[in-house]
Amino acid sequence: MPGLFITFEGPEGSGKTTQVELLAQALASREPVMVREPGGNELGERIREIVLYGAMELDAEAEMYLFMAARKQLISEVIAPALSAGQIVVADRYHDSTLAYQGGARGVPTTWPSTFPRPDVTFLLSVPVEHGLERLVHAGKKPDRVESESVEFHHRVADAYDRLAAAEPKRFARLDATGSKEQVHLAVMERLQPLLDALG
Ligand code: T5A
Repeated sequence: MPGLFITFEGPEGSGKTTQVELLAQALASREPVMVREPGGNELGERIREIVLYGAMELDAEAEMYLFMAARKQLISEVIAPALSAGQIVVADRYHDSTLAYQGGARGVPTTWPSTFPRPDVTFLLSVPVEHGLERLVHAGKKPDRVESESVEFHHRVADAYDRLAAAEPKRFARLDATGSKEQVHLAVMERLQPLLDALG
């Protein structure tokens, strides 16, 4: 697809949302389309309430399908039309989150559906698991259902991300996210510059 599809991934508190916001400012003149998962449209926001804040017990595979259903709707409504129109799309989490959390950490068999566009570049923000969780405590964020999982669970997520990045070194840009917000942003822009130049 034309356009440029950029995704941000990483364990809890790795600074994805912070970097997405800094990137939105840096690319403002190009009017990028910004999305977050789960969410970004009506179905996604409703599913977000169920999977992250619902009180019910969720089967792990059912949870995976809920995340993926939200994603497919977002692809159809927002991501695919924007990319077809040559726009830049920036996603705060995408299908690699399902591969890492539901696949890697929960052990559900996962694949990449052929109807889900592959990102041109995926930034994997890498921080030690405990460091990321501490950032969320300091930020005063009330943990959701997935964030409330054990530290071992979050280590399995981080290990799964490492395996995904190793398997696709061309797509993944693995960044040390323990530096300052500005340092990480500079590294993001450095990696993106050739792609932005190619876009014109
Ligand atoms: N999930 C999601 C799945 O299990 N499967 C899926 O398929 C999908 C899509 C989403 C949850 O759902 C799960 C994963 C998640 O558990 P969410 O509420 O959308 O939850 O939150 P997350 O995406 O996990 O984002 P977080 O809020 O956990 O953290 P971020 O976005 O990584 O971090 P950010 O930018 O909010 O920063 C956190 C704190 O750190 C500070 C910030 O100021 C903030 O206070 N910070 C830094 N401090 C120092 N140095 C830096 N470089 C910093 N960068 C940020």
